Amino acid sequence: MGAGFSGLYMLHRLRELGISVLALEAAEGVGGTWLFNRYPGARCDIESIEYSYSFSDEIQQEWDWSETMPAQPEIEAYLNFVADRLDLRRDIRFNTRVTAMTFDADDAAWTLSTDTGERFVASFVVAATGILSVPLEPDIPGMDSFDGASLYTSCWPESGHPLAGKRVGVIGTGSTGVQLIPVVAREAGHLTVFQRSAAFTLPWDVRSLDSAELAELKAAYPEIRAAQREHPVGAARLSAFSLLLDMLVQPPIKSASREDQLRAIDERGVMGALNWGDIFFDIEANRMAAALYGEAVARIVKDPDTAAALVPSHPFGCKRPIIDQGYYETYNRDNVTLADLRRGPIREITPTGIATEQRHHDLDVIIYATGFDAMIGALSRIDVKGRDGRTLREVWDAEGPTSYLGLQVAGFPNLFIVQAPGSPSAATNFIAALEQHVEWIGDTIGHLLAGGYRTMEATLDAQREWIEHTTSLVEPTVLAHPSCNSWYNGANVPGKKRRYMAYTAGIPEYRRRCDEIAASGYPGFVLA
Ligand code: N01
Repeated sequence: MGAGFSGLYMLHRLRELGISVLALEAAEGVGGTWLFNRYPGARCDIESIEYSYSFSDEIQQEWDWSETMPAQPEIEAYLNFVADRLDLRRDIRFNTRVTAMTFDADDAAWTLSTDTGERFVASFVVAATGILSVPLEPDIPGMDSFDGASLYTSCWPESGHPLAGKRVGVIGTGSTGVQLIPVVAREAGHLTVFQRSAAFTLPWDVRSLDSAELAELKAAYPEIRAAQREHPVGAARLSAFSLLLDMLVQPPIKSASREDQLRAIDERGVMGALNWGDIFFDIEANRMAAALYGEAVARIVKDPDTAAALVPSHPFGCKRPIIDQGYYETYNRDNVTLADLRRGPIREITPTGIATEQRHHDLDVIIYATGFDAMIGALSRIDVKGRDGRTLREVWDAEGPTSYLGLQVAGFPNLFIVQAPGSPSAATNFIAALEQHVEWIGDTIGHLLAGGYRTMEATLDAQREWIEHTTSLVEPTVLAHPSCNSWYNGANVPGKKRRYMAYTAGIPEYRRRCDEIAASGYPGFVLA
């Protein structure tokens, strides 16, 4: 299921292993999340040279990246190139959404139903349905009453939407909002940003790659990929993640003098404010860094009230680090207003705009950049019935987002999930993480078929132990602090059980564990 980054490689890998495979894709084309999130400014925060498949040297040599960090159109084009290059489309059914799937224990097979009215039977199903593929629509009174245009970043119209001269409101200041806001500000007549939580965001230059540099990079692919493979986050070059890792080896802010702290922001601005070794483990240190961050923001943003409102109140590190191009400078523009929802939340959306507790904002366009039901959203929306007729949604509602190894859920034999809760996924370069998953799943299915096994299923005990382990990894960090609310722990979705959903010991350690499990006969799984 799915023809995004994961599904395309899974299809190719299974084909290479000589296994009969068909991909079902809800959209009209390949790309998954990178197809739908076409909003202005959409861009990856990992370098293109690393945010790309490593499994084929032909593909990495033939494809030319034009920028250090790729923008959405280029990633979409890349995935189309890969689909054509590997002739994948002939085994993909587009415009076909899986709505339900049921496991039949006697036949040891899944029957999948689709919105096209078809049924498919498969011995094994791989869910490559994405970790950030289900948009979270906010539940704000009056949303349907708005007479202007309501746009969602996660399903942006392919032909775009004219914003020139319009009064635009953006709700949401996560990675998406922070990317979108500077771009929209340049086009809109007036932009009002409705901010509930301020973001920690670090400035970053994205530049073109000229042909000489690209040739050099391509020649260095063996070393680049080898370094990536050994790196905990699967990206050894500079990225949003490497900034976090670099901090861990810096001196503590708690023993830094005021002069040291000021020097840090003199030299590196907001980046310097957060560059301390203790802020990931000590909430007090984290708050000191946030205060220093506020001082650095105030040096960029001219209006003191706006600058103060842009200082986050959650711990740094508990949300994904964001990198931006000119985010804070945007608030110095005459046509940009920040509506700080901490001072007065949104009361309702009216036919003519947004009413907060403080005032009414007249708008022509409202853009929702309000995030995703991450990790479990896609499979929770499919009626996935396992061995006992229980659905995955029921399991996750009752037990929280759980799985064994981030690959399988007990009670759901022969269903493999690329990047389930408890996988490195969101805490790493997603592409490096998914390649490992796809390869392990492919090899495992090959092993089952060769050995004449009909089913493979995670045990409840192994699943419990795995989740205890993944949870224990974040316990000593600010990620476990009660003020740390993010999509990583489900806090952004009302009613979702709170649990940090990524495995944080890094991809190499994760790979070692997965390989060891495969080599020793798959303990924690029952092969029958
Ligand atoms: O989503 P988010 P995102 N009223 O959940 C606000 C990846 N990504 O799409 O924090 C008002 O981070 C919400 O406020 P709060 C990346 O992994 C990567 O931005 O809940 N506000 C928050 O500000 C990223 O982490 C890239 O208080 C409301 C925002 O909406 C992940 O996707 C680019 C609200 C949602 O932020 C998700 O990022 C883009 C309401 N009712 C995305 N409901 C790159 O590679 C929600 N909000 C660079």
